[in-house]
Amino acid sequence: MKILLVDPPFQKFMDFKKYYIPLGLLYIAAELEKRGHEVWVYDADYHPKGKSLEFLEKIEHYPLYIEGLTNCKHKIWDEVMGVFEDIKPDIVGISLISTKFMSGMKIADLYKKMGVKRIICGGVHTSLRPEEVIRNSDIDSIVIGEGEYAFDRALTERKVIADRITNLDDIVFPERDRLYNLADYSPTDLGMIISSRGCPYNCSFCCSEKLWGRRVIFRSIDNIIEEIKLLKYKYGTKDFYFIDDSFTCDKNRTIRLCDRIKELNIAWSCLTRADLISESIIHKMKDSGCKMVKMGLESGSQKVLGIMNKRTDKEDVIRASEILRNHRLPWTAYFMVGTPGENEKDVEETLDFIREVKPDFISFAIFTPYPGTLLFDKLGLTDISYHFFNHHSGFNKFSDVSLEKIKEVAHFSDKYNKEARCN
Ligand code: B12
Ligand code: SF4
Repeated sequence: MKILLVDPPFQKFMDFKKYYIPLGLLYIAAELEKRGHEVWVYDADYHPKGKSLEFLEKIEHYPLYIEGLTNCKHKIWDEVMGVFEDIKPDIVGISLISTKFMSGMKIADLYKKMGVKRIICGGVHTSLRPEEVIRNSDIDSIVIGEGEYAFDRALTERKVIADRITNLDDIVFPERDRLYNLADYSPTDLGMIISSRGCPYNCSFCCSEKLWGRRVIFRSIDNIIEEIKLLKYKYGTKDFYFIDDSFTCDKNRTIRLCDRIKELNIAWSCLTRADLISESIIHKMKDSGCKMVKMGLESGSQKVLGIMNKRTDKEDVIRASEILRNHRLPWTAYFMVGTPGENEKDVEETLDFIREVKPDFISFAIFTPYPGTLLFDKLGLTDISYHFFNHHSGFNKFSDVSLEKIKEVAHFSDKYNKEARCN
């Protein structure tokens, strides 16, 4: 059967460059291909010529997304329909995260009108809000959980609940060759890898616990090294990015992995937490080619960190920043603004904290209580207006922090990063 798997557009409406490949869909594509299907993965959000938007621009460009959603003549929908015409799939699979829910439903509407036989939805949002997805008459079936083995079942069943995959080495490597417009991707774009699934923590703004039950399943080190070697050989990738929720959560494994990565002579970056950073681990990471560490610091106010159930304190961050600086390992810090319970004094504390710990780059998002999170449940949200419900959206308001203050933060952040680039 001919299957088209789609990652719906979101940032592209705002002319925002996206660097990430839809890894989940590429995993599914590899399994489906093994079973004899002809598969294409279309990342409708990929925009290599887009701009790297600054925080203020993100807020200001947000209405472009809302406009795009309601404008059937938008060039992005033309492109979406053009890909359908080109491939003429029998089955379409749509990946949904909450930010892309509206956009995904629009694709389902367009493709159903173009005559596709079956539309299957999966992804994080489908797993967390299955009823909200399946009640749409364009959707024929849904998969809750990981799609590699479950997609096939969704060809005949309406609602599939996937068993958790316990041996990740058993699944085929994500098939990047199945990307529609593969030629547009750089070797670095293709170097995104996930070496584990799940996270042992339960921050109140994150849905990881609901998705994975705080159980982390790791791939074997041999299996990860094999994928890196394959990407190096096949696409010439020299720069890799581990997108694990918390890459260094098992210290011994990280050290063993670094020892093996070192032999490959590559550069790499990862996501981690401040409390998982130590002298020994950073020494190993740097020595094996790590060139950037990204951390969700979220806030510089201990009170807000408590609300977030972050389980790190400012002292952890100060200590981690010193270790990173001593090892000359650049780092990026992610923050949020507008968390319930946060006020403008807390925001000022965050900005002071940034000046104190001096990350190399910073990134801010506007707090959004995504489904599946403790804060979503606490706020008791029922009827969500997904058009406005978004980490770019200045329409979000869940705290005493005003939009003016958020824009002030945006100015600070953009100026900070500009100065960082000049230094
Ligand atoms: C890499 C990543 C990103 C990348 C890009 C991801 C991409 N491909 O576009 C970047 C940095 C851009 C990003 C940004 C954001 N992200 Co993000 N991201 C991730 C991360 C860490 C990994 C995604 C991944 O590849 N996972 C690995 C694969 C194997 O899993 P998967 O994608 O879920 O796919 C599996 C299943 O879901 C299912 N499946 C998926 N699609 C389909 C489709 C069909 C038809 C079927 C049957 C099955 C199926 O099968 C797949 C294989 O098992 C996840 C966390 C995580 N560990 O998953 C968060 C996550 C997806 N992100 C999240 C969020 C909130 C965001 C942001 C809003 C964060 C922010 N505040 O800025 C933005 C929004 C970006 C946007 N464009 O809308 C949330 C989503 C929450 C939600 N309710 O939707 C997650 C789950 C993190 C979390 N725990 O809270 N993200
Ligand atoms: S925010 Fe990061 S550390 Fe916290 S639960 Fe989510 S993935 Fe884990």
